[in-house]
Amino acid sequence: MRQRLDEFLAAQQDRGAISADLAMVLTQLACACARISKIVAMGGIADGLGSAGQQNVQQEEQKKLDLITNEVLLQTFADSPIVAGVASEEMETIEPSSAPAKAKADAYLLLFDPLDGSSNIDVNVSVGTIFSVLPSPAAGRVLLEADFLQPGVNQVAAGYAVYGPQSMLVLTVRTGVVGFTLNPDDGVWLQTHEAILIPHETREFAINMSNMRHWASPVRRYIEGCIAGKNGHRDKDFNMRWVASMVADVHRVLMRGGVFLYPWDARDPTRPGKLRLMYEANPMALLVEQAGGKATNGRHRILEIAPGALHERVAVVLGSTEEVDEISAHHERHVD
Ligand code: AHM
Ligand code: MG
Repeated sequence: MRQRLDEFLAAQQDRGAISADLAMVLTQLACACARISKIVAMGGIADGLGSAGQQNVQQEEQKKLDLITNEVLLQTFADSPIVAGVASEEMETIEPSSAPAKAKADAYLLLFDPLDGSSNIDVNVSVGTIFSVLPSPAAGRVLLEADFLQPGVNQVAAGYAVYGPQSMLVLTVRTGVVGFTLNPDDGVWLQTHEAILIPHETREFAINMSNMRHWASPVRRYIEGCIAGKNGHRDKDFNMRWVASMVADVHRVLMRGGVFLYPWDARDPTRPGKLRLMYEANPMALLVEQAGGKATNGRHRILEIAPGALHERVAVVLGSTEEVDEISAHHERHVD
């Protein structure tokens, strides 16, 4: 018999790895992701595809499903006594819980990207929900946006749901990485993957090659080495994959190894990267590290970056240790 998600969480609680409150938060999150999976699967039948005709705070087009899935998560935690507040890619600022402040001692903060990769939704390619859980430092007082600006090392749990051929929930409570598959018949998450580990070495990279002319030289030289394969100094041939949904690309890295890059590029030199630190890079970095891989911005460990803003962006290099180290070495050698 496969273990259900609630049984896994109860076992973690018995071991003292997580609190009863954190188990409850993760159970509610998993329920919300199961609901989102159903909504995503309905696609055009429920008139869910296409643009919502508006932009988010980051001037990106919002899809109808970006807004619908954000609402599902907001509703789930709106009056939670154990989640002091939430933050989302789709909202300019934080949304505190309506539960009384005194009920929120030892509460958690939740950050999410409700539908990552949503530009893929209209062409029926995998999308997902990414989440990060932080401790709330705001017991007994009004919650501030600044309370969310904690480095990723503070995360008590992180994960994502990927809505693909199967819907899967991949989770860490800092005791390794486990995976659950949604049974669409009854909406129950069943454990299908134990102790997910990223192989140390890989021959597969993921990057949006169309931006090559805009990259800085460390990334360009690294990718040139991969493409040169056996004819170059790497002495091995590489394969390339790019889904353009971070959840799907990182899921592949967790399942079979690889390296994923979304580097700084010169299209907008003031932006450190495209992906968001707090609800994309940090949760993925914790998962990758817990699975034995590495996650950096090319130079520094992502989890140690002190955030300055809720929607801050960051360059991302994550996956198999040997390749992440190789990319770091390129950054040390080439400064231009
Ligand atoms: P989103 O959160 O608005 O969906 O954007 C993030 C996505 C990532 O999932 C993916 O890695 C990247 O944007 C794809 O970018 P590109 O369009 O350059 O391929
Ligand atoms: Mg995203």
